[in-house]
Amino acid sequence: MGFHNLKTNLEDGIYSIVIDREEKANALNAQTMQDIEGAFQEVYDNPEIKGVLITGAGNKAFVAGADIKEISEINYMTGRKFAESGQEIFAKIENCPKPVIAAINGYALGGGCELALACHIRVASENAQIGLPEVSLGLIPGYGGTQRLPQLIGKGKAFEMIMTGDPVGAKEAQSLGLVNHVVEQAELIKKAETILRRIIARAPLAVSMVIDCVNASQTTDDGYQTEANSFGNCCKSEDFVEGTKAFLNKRKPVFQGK
Ligand code: CO8
Repeated sequence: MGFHNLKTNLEDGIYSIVIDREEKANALNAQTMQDIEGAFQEVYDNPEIKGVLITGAGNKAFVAGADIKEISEINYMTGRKFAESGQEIFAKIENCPKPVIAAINGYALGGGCELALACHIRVASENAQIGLPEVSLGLIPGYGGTQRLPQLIGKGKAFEMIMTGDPVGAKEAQSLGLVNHVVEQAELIKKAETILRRIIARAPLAVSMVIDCVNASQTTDDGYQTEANSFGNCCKSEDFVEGTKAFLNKRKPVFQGK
């Protein structure tokens, strides 16, 4: 199956998905989100696929977020809908009955961090920078970050990361439990594959039930709806217009709080 902004490959049961928009730091535009959904449909449908490894093209970024140029044009209604549909796609990753590992090879910001959070396991290279900088754009995370980050690292540190918008480096991410392992960039894919191979050697039905059970321990359906509604509300603020304009014009934003 061919995709516009993904490279995929299936070898020995491991399906590798590479987000491939290197010139835009692998930012998630609508096409890329559609591709990711299609790729995961393939994961669900193809019995040859035993596990998934997802990474970004190049050695600078995993994914630097949702495409800011595209989202600068959304409003309350479309913003909420975009958030809901992205949440649905990432839920498909989280609930995938086969193990999914993110190999974070650089910036994992905003929607990129949220993509990694939706995967079952995260491994990072030493240059990784992971964060949710949406408040710098007059926004909040909209693809599940406000739910999955506190689940993973606890409320206090999640509040700090989401409210400051500051990313953490790979070592700090590891100490927070945000990533399981940190390795040199040249070793990243090998490390992720080694873990995935150990998992896919186990009983597939049992592994899929582990995924169901661990996910069931963290259900927060209302939280996701609150996130999508609040994301939509941000999209009708003047701060959002200013924040995204400032990024696209490569200047610092001046927020008014309205
Ligand atoms: N969207 C669009 N373009 C991007 C993005 C992005 N998120 N990130 C980088 N790019 C582009 C840059 O504009 C630049 O393009 P060009 O060469 O045409 O000017 C190119 O990628 C390379 O980037 P830089 O020149 O900025 O490279 P640097 O090494 O200087 O910096 C960074 C790399 C630190 C990653 C920097 O690009 C950056 O800060 N990017 C933005 C990060 C960010 O704010 N991400 C959050 C986005 S909002 C979000 O993810 C919301 C998710 C929820 C959405 C819910 C519904 C829509």
